[in-house]
Amino acid sequence: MSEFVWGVATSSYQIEGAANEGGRGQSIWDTFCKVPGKVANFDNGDIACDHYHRFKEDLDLMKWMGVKAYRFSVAWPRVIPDGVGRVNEMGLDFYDRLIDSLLEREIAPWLTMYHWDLPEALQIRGGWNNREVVEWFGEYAEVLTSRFGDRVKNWMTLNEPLCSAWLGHLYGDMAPGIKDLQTALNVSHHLLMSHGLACQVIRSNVSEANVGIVINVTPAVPATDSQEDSNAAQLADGFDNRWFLDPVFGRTYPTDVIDTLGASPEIHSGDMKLIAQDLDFLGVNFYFRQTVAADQNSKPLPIRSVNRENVKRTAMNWEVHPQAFEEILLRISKEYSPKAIYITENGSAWNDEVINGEIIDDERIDYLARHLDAMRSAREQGAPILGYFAWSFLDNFEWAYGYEKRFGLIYVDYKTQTRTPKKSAFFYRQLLLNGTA
Ligand code: IFM
Repeated sequence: MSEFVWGVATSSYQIEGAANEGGRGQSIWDTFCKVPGKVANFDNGDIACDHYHRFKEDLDLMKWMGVKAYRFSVAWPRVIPDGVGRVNEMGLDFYDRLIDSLLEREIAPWLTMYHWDLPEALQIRGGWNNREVVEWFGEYAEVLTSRFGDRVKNWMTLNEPLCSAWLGHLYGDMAPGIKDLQTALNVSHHLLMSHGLACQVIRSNVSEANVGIVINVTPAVPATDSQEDSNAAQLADGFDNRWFLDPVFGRTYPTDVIDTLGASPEIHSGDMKLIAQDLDFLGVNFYFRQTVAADQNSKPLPIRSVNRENVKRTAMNWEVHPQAFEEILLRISKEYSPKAIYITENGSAWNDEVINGEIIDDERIDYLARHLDAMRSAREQGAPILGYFAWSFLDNFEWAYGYEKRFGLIYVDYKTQTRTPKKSAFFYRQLLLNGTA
């Protein structure tokens, strides 16, 4: 069996910067950040961690840390500025340099095709709500696989379709900021279809490809012992987890959710088959568990999140619950039988402070250690977990929270762009030096 993969993860819009350089087109996040009140402190990704210019320094830090794999995403608007049509050579060159520099350092590139930065030019044409997006994404997948497929073997189609669909098109508090149930449902369906088509493109263009999708899972537990709250937790699970897992693994969208919503995506014949591709792995992102209560006044589902008291919470106000991580990994293994699971993201934000040049982030270390224990336990019980990617390598742009929330193992001083490994980076490094899963 091949070695357990230890890595770190980032995404393009959150770290690259150089938003107006190298021929990059605009993305939905460039637009969203300009809307007053949407992003904390009016932050944006124009400069971010300036990774576009500093990637070699960043890769040297990864090498120092001992990671064997780097999960990054390609910015669609950097490669195809208008989303379709003209390809931007300068954009492809950037990722060529990144990939080659990774390989020189013996770090395997793990490429995510889409991590939330849709070209704005496509949003103007309806974005993920326009069924044509499936073809657009297929064209983009062709460009990426034919250029990088000789060196990149690990491919992820989408990151967290839930965030693109529900946060971006139902709740509207993230880009592109739409609040409409039917739009959100169609968006989720088109995202998953795009995943399906991209899998086919990867398989036909990349020899020995390792292909997967990344889904964020959030276990839901009822606030009380009542039957109503138990049903609410079941619905939350359906909407947040099963909605994306079920179709990818060959099932229909969960009927309990559809019946309660009284709405469904517009599904054409053949769509579900396209979504249900044979996958080499499932990428699992895990951060927290949610507590849910019944609430007949809530829409579109009669449920609401409850703040459980006396529990440890991160700076995101997310409950720390490693046992829920272990349980959902076992459940996914049992109910969906993925061939392999990679933990493609796991991590936590805390109010890091630099004191005498050091960042003593013991809470992050504790979170990391306990989640790694949970992962190991799930693995020992048979979950086919083959790798772990810490989120995140660097502090970065945390979407509508701007730069206030820090998830990195490496601290970024955004004024000077100085990188300082936090105590957690030393912890992770030591773990990787020991080399055991
Ligand atoms: O920063 C995000 C990332 O882009 C997707 N997964 C969750 C992270 C923390 O919120």
